[in-house]
Amino acid sequence: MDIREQHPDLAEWNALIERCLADPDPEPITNLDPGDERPYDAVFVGGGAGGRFGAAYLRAMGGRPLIVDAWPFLGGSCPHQACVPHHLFSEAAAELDRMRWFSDELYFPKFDPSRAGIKDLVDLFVAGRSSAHAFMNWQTKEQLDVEYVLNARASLVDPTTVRVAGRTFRARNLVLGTGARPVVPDVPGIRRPGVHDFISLVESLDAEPARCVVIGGSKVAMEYGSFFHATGCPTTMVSRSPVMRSSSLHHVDEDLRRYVVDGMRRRGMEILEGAEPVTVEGVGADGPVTGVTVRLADGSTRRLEADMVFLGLGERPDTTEARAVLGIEVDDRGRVVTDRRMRTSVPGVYAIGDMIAGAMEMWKARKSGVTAARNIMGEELEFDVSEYPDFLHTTYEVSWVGLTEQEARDTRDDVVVIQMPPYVEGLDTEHLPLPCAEGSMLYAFRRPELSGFQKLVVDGTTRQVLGAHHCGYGAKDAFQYLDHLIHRPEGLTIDELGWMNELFLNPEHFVQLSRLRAGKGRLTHL
Ligand code: KPC
Repeated sequence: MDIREQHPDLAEWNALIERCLADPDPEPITNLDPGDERPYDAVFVGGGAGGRFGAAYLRAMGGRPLIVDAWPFLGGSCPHQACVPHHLFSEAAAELDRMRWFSDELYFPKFDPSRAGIKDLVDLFVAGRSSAHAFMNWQTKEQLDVEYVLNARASLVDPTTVRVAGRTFRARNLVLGTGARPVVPDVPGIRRPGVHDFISLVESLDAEPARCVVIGGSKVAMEYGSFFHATGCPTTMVSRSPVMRSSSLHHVDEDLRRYVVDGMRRRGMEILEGAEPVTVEGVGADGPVTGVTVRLADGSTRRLEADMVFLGLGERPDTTEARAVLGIEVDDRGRVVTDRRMRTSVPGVYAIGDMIAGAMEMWKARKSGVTAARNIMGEELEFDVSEYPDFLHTTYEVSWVGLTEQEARDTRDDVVVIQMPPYVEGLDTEHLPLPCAEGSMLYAFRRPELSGFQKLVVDGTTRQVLGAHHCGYGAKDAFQYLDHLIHRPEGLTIDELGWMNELFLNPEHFVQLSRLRAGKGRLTHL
């Protein structure tokens, strides 16, 4: 279907995408500019966040990109199966948590667990997800002026050629950005019905689970496990490493970690650390899941009842074709090796997004796509994926950036901590209604121990802010800017932070707390 001269509105795009998703033998959607006779500067294989942003940037610089994607929409897994449903579920988890804590108090109705379900939220998401897809297609065509072929899988031919929808496209460069898939552990019974990852959860959950075992201690494991539990599905996490201590997370402060993990346990989640699955049991040889046997940290085994098992063990890219056709180099974790300009081992071929090393996060996907585009267009731009702010959800929003207190102590003589609630030996902070701000005011007055945790790590000699750590609500935005400020060459001092204009009550109290301490020539803890 050639839509170049058509200009579908959002509803028309939505209907077309829904039709394509429902049709097992669908037709390609082509948006090619016959009037542009220039060769393509790059074919972006994969139109997810990395490919879409890379292609848009390349086009904005005057180049000619082409995106090809097997799905009938742009934007990739984020709006279809990953980030967007995760955020919907995590928002629901936070609201359900509040409704449970305040059940039948103040203006809250008595909590009715029969009205909270995983499947309802999954269905809500699936029914609405095509509207984001429609917008991505519309924006990319009408506003960003990027050519694309959708709903057709590309085959790699050589470093400058792909075949898609029966046509051959040549370009000066290829940019590989086809994402990653969840890791499936080699455990007997792992393919039984009822074993889900974040993809199959939204694609095929067909009944409300009553008891869940989450395998893994990743962000995804914590986030989905917290959501399942908040809906009323009792959930046990089985994690080999301590939760929030997996290799995919960096700069996790131990006090923050303890507040977050204790908070999950306080809400009734069972968290088994140092444990691993032995078998997934079910009805007959390959029928639905009924439980998981796990080996615990002490070497004993235990059977956990479950009708849903959720896998949260991270993701790996599928590089089979890139290795076979292009001979591309991958690392020991199966990810495409690139330099800081996103160039792979094959000249002219770039890789971006979840295919390469680093966090499986949006900032890396989009910025790596843009980095590839700018290099293709002649810049010599490097992008270091190793240092970044991070966040996750439980029933809270947890954000952090820079050094942990321990990392700071390991490298500096004079480390000052500004924390809320403050740590003072013997002080009864359990009932201190701080921190409090948007999202935690009711907790502060009714359940102060649930109102959050925050810590600022400062170098007492240079007065530089080294790290910030937060559990609560609404602080993620601030961490984007804190990341920029503290990682500037000149950094950010406690004096500068304390002189900013706070929009009171701000979710992290770092500005006001810094101002309370900044007058001191010799800084001390607060
Ligand atoms: C809300 C939203 O932006 C989710 S979809 C993002 C896809 S893309 O803009 O291509 O990164």
